Formats: sequence, structure tokens, C-alpha cells
Amino acid sequence: MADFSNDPTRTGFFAPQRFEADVYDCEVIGKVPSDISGAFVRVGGEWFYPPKFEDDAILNSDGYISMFRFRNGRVDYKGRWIRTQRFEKNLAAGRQLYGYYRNPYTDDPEVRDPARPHLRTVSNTAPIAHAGKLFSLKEDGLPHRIDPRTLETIGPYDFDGQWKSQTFTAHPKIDPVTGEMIALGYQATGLATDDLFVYTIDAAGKVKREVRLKVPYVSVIHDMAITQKHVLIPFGGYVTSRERLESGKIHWGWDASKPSYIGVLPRDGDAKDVRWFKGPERCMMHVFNAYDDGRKIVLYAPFFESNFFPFFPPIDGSPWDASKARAYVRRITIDLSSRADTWKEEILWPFPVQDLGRVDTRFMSLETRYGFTGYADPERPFDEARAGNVRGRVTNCYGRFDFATGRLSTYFAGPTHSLQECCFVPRKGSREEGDGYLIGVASNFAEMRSELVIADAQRLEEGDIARVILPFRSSAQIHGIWVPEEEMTFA
Ligand code: V55
Ligand code: FE
Repeated sequence: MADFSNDPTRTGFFAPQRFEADVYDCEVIGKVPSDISGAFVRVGGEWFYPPKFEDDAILNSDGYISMFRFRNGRVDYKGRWIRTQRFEKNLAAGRQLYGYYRNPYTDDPEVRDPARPHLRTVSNTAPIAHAGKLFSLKEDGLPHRIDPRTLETIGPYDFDGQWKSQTFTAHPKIDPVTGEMIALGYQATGLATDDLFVYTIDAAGKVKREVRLKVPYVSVIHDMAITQKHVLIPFGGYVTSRERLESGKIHWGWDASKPSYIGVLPRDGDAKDVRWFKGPERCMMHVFNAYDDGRKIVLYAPFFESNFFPFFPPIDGSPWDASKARAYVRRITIDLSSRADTWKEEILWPFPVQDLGRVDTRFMSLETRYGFTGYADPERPFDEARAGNVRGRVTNCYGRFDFATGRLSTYFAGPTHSLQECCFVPRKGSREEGDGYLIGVASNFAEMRSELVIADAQRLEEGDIARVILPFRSSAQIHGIWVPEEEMTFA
């Protein structure tokens, strides 16, 4: 048997609990503002059965969707497994049939199907709500439709046959002006293929445009950004190939010699219009937002210096370097009037942050002033005596990073808490950027339970207005979204 005793994803706070949950009218410390109405929907992963390989990636764990449903100052919690084909097959077999992260060659013979790798998705990365439908997403497969009231899985969705890529990004972007959803699928025609399909889906949920591109090299294209005029496609460093996968390795390796890229595609353009801008070694996972500024594009993103993921090892056999697995808030400026194929990059704050950056999504694709993300403040030490179960990195603060002035406002969760990705909730009736609440789930290591914290996004220093208590450790979130009340009524 593999020894999992030191693995923070299988022991301690994030040890799998395997159950589905309903908690009605959760216990609250403080008072939940009655003007918050809708749901905080979260997707993450948990091992239902242990992985086949002890060095597998936590990114390969089974999808789990949960929500905090806000109504009239009360909150209900619900959590459900995402019933992918893979989940059902494992459950029927009573064991883990699937091998390494995105390597179908390592699956048990009865489910091995390298020609259709998308069928083994765990759908564990992010939710999105668009055109009256709720989905869970992972970049190696199709969206899974979810019933927003029950969180039951309806099944994979291909937009009435109009979505032709095998895969769909975990980070589509919704244009608040047009209501369109811009999304991409990479490795669109199969394992390790260099096909990238970019789609515009109209406000009614119909595919309106498709552009088929080739990538400079096959890599993780985890996130994307949109402006009013452009689609941005950042990636870098990770590599794979058919040969790598056939040899039984985990999907990605890190190649420090590879440049990073940002593809810029006009939203009304074709494949011939894409420009690939090139930069230094970078691990480009998540973005805050981007916008057009005349002939320039400004992108705010918390990119890492180098490989963030220890389980995707360097291909040259060198050890993973924790000191470079650090994300900084960056401003990237791309000058479209220049013939140069590179960008300008500034680090705006000198300390590392969580790379799970959020903005007020009413301003997605438009000029934004505020980015929100977690970070570790070393001035506020962790209480090791009371929180002995902590492993790995601690994120004790949420920051509001003011890109215009360089000011940082901070919410501190306490000396025994670590924070997951935050989410911005607009205040009812407000139109001003950043007017609303900042919410997110904290791991309380002292009590071994999860707590949803709610703070005023314009008064983070004042601490939380309310904490919603779960009497257990919540399944780990990767990403979450705010779904306003109006959108919770759909089927
Ligand atoms: C990420 C997460 C994934 C994945 C690839 O955070 C990249 C980045 C949870 O799954 O499959
Ligand atoms: Fe992500």
C-alpha cells in the first residue's frame, strides 16, 4: 500500500469525508445581511476512492459541488458529488479504476479509452452560470449541467451539438455588457493535440462564433481574459506529448526553457488575426481582468514566477523549486501598435499572493480598479499551539488591491484560520465598482471545521460582519461564483 501519511490532501483538514450534506439554517456568528440574496456556489475535488498512484495530483480528485444559499438573512448549505461517468463507474466497481491526472493510458483496461480522454473528466474545477443554466467545469472535458436547486448532475452538455471541442475551459468569461460568454477548449481534437477552439456563446446560450487556432506548443491553457475587443490566451511552461502519456507519466511536466505566451485574438477576428506575444519563463494560471486602453491592452494577473505544482515535475529531473512557485500581482501591458512580439510587465506589490484573484464581475472586460485575493501576512502569525493540524500554505488575509493607487486594504481571518478563494458579491442596487461584500470559506484548524466569512468589501479592516459555521470540514474548493437570486430560479 502506498503511504499517504504526509499528504495534506488525504490526511488532516482536507482528508476526504465522502458524504453529501444538507445543513438547513446554518449556525451564524454575527448577523448575515438580509440584502444578500442568491447562492455562493463552489466546486472542488475530494478523493472518493484513493488515487491509484501516490504521487498523483490532487487536481485528479472527484468533483464536488456545494453552495451556501442566502435568503432573508438565513443560509442553507448543500453539498453533492458531481456524478460524472467516471464517478459512476468507480462507484459501480467499488474502487478507483482511473490512473494519473489526464493520462488515460494509466487507467484500468475496462475503462481505458485514450481516443476519448474527455469522458474521464472529474469536473472538479469551477462553476459557471450562464443563460439560465448552471455548470461545473474542468478543462479536460465538457461542462456538466447541474440543477441549481438540488445540485444534482444532469449530465455533460455540448450546446446542442454546436460545441465541437472535446474540452471546455474551467474559466469562461461573461461580458457584462453583451451577456455573451467567451470560452475556449484546448487539446480540442484529442489528447496532446495542438488545436485550440475559441467560442462566443450569445446571451441566450447559443454558439454564435467559432475560431479554430493552432497553439505555439501544447501547454496548460488554464484561464483566459476578455476585453471589449479581444480574447487573451495566456500560457507557459507546462509540456506534454503523446509519447509522454504513452510512457505512463502524469499529464504535464515543466520545461523551464519554454517561453510564456499571450495570444491576442480580436473578438470579431479569425484565425489569421491572432497574435502570439512572447515572454520569459512563467507559470500563467489565473487572471484578474483585462481591458482595452486605446491600442494597448492592460491585463492584471497573479502569475507565478515558475512551476506552481510539485506534482508536475521538471522534465530535466531537477527538483521542484518552492522559492519560484510564488505568484505576484502583475500589470501586463501589450502594445498592439508595436511590431514587437513581447509585453511590458510590472510587479505591483513586492510580496506573494494566492493566485486565485477575483474582481467585481460587473466590470469584467472593462477597466477595473480593484482586485481581490488572499495572501499570507507574516506579521500576523499562525497560532501553532491551537491549530496543530495545519499543513501546507496558510492564507490568513484577503486583500483589496487598488491598482490605481497601490493601496492595500486587508481582512484578517484570525490566527487559526486559512482562507480559500474569495468571491465578490455586489450590494443590491449599487453600481459602483467594489461596493458589496467579500465572502469566502475559511478552514478553522483549531475547531477542525469550515466557516464562511462575510466582510464589507469597502471596510475589510473592520473584520467580518458574519461567519456561517459548518459543523464539519468542507470539501476543498477550487473556485466559486456568486449566483444572484434572479438566476437561482432557473431549472
Ligand atoms: C488547475 C486546476 C485544475 C486543473 C488544472 O488551478 C489547473 C489550476 C482543479 O483542476 O485540472
Ligand atoms: Fe482555476
